[in-house]
Amino acid sequence: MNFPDGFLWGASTAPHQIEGNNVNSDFWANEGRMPGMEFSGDAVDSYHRFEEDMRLMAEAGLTSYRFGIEWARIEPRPGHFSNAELSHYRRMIDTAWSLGLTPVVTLHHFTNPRWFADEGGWLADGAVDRFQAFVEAATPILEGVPWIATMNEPNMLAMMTGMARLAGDPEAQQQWQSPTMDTEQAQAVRLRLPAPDPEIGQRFIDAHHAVRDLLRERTGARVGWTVANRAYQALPGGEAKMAELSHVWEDLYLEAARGDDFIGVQSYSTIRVNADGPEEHVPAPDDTLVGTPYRPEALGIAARHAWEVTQGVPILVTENGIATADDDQRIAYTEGALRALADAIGDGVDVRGYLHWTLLDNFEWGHWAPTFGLIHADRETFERTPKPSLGWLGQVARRNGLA
Ligand code: IFM
Repeated sequence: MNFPDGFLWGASTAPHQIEGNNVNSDFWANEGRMPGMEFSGDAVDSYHRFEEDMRLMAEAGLTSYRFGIEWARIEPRPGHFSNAELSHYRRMIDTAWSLGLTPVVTLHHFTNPRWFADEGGWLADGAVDRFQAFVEAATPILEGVPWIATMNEPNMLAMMTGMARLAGDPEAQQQWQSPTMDTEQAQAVRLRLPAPDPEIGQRFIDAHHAVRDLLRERTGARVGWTVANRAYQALPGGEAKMAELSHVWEDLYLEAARGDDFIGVQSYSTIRVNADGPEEHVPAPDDTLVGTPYRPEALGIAARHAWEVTQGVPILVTENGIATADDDQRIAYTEGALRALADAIGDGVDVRGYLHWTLLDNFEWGHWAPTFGLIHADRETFERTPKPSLGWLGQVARRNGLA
């Protein structure tokens, strides 16, 4: 089962989840304020160890690395841009190239500078201008980067920002729960999440469109954004409800990608929908560490849906993975996901690469327990220990296919 020539094989990360000491960010400022939430602290110190991390990927056989640049580091005060931090991220880009890894760079992955949050965050007047100013300041270091994602999962961010607005509590929006993250009352919580607020979603769409052309012109990159794909499956009688949910949770953001160069598909599990809404999941022994059902077929469903709604925008799988302590389960899941993806490609869906979530066990937005990584990182010594899944994915990459 082979993949198209030039297919990218890699892994994805986000700055706040791996770098450590992201002290000027709003997420850092709010850590520990929520019951049960852990601190990011040093994270896994990838800020200093990025070269080792990239080398492990390259030696395994991977060919691409998606990482983010951190706005809070680059612009610690409004209008003051740090040349040292910009140089740091340029070094990361250069290091990736020197190791044979194609860089895929994300400009915004959930976190904002503290001052931006204090100004009212994404709901403030001028928020889009602030983002555009940051992007303009960053473009010189992004020259030659072939793939740039402006924002990560704007649909989930719109949900969280809307939740905070409803609660009238600006800190509530820091209670980030990823689309895959479920706690003990997991399913109940997940089913109760308010839908993303379309008005806030429009703000993100405006931000994305505001920087798309300037990024293309100044860097030569293919520009897109990444969407948390929910991989809905209609149960008998659930078709209309599914269409309704799909529109507000993901299609608005996929439609906004129609003029883009690629769409980042991010998929983990599926959501089954009956006539009343999402079906409650009965816990099963193979559930993931975030309480979601084990459904590798999600990636194929997500890719087909994104292809259809964007009306044919090329796809880069920018996240797919599983929170598990059992690395055999990770390999089995990834193989299943890749088979479903290959089927979609066989049916004509244009997919350019697969970037696994994630390279390192990391800070899952307030929690350290859900391990999604291909590499274990000791949080005291920062020693890296690749898991068998890294070698396995590297073999798939070298073969450009599944055995
Ligand atoms: O860790 C997150 C990531 O930051 C965004 N997408 C989902 C991942 C797993 O929950």
